[in-house]
Amino acid sequence: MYRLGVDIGGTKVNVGIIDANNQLLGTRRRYIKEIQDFTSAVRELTDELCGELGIAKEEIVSFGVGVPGTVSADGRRLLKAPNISILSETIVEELEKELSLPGILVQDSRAAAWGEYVCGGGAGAKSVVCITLGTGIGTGVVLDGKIYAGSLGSAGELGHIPVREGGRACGCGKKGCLEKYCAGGGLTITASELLGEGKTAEELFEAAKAGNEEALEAIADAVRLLGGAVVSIVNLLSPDCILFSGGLSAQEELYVNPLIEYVKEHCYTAGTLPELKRAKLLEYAPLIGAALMPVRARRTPKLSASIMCADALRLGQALDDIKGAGIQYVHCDIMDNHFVPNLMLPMEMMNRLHDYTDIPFDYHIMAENPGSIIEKLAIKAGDIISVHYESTNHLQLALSSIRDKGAGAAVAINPATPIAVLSEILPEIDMVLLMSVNPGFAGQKIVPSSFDKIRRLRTMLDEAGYEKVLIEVDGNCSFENVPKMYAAGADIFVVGTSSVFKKGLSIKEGTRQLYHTLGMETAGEAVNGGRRSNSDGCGCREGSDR
Ligand code: S6P
Ligand code: MG
Repeated sequence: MYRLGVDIGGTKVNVGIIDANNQLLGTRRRYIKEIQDFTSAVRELTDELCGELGIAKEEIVSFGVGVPGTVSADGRRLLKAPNISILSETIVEELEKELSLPGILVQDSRAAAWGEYVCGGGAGAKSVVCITLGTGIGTGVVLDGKIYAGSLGSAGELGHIPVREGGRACGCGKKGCLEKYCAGGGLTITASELLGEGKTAEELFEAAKAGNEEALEAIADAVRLLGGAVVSIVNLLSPDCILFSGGLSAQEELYVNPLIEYVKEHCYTAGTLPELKRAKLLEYAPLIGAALMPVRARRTPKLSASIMCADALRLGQALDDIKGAGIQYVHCDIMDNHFVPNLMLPMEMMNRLHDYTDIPFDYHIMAENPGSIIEKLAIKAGDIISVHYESTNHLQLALSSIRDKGAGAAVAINPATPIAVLSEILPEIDMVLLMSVNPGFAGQKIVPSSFDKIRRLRTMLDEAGYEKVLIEVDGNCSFENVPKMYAAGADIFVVGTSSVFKKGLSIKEGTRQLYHTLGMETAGEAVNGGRRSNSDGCGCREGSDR
């Protein structure tokens, strides 16, 4: 198992492959000015590297891209990268198609901090701040094992702390920013002011080493300014590890060591100081960190056609049309007029319909005493049965009777039911059915908090190690809502009067339009360009490893 890392710098693109022990096996690079098409350049570099290392491309499971820019919170979109024009906002999607792999985008300083946290100088620490001292200053923060981006997305802009009122103009549009005095670019300005036009930061250090008093004082001043900012980090976040990376971090004697001393002397301490040292992965940190970012497998979205929304006089025809349109499930609502104020299809009728077609059935039981319903359902391979959490005191019993019948076991929850109620039964389920309307009727408006609830549920499942548990959404799965639900992390969409059974549309046309909103030409086509994730399909007993 290998992972691919892509590090995009101001002038070049570096591609590297990491093995299962987090070892960087090799890298290939290309100058940006030589690149016509970015996605094919990354594919070519990956192919070359695989050939060189004797790795089959199919053994690579995911990729991560580190960029010097602002990335959306979900790692899917590039919001701003002022210095690199060849990148589009949808670069991850394009690369996913080109490489047939799931991927993620991450700001390069955060990628560097993540790499150092997982397998570099910060390995073993709980919270790591990695400060890259290059032309500017990039800072990545990992707090309690998670990259911290901040609510506004711009956590870690240490280089843009104002330190000189009305001082040197900065690329951010402000004046007097820290990096204009303490990073490579800033010290180059200092060098030209002190030593003459065209002098560099490196020459400033050489002059200081040779005993030039002004150069020594200028560097000591930069250390004090940067030291003050690092003390603020320590006092604010109390991390157990602070790392220094980037070209300037190689200046140990005159820069990094005095900086560490300054911080130790000035920071607030309750007894224990953070570990302060040079980073370990150095220039490969962003590439390694990007490769090691957790990537959620892109799942193939599936549709479940709600049979209660079909023409009751033509149910057989509806089943034929559902199959012909390439819909994966038939959603069968069972209601008892107690748990929900409506009555819907009896089990005998469901079984008759089920006999007629070979499409798996997705039963949604909205009734008290679900056990007596489950026992009457005729089950075939691939079927799913959902029981409402709110409908029974014996949920675990109902779920185990579903599993005994060989169907996928699912729990349905109403809009007002918190996802936390699922925590105890996660090992027992293959799917969660999230009601995005109050159950009982078709044709309702979505409860707006549903999108966030899907997102929170996906995170809860993934973090608890239940990545394979699917999320189905039921209620107002419209052309507008389905792409948002999919982006939030849902897998299966119950389609009714809002889309596939919309008045004036045929089932086939409604389905085509819905797949189109998901960027798919045909049913079942994987969104990431062909590779099916291993979580594909509902994990009914067959093939399930839980
Ligand atoms: C309603 C039921 C649903 C509906 C479906 C209708 O409680 O569980 O399965 O059939 O939600 O979809 P739409 O598009 O009319 O909201
Ligand atoms: Mg339903």
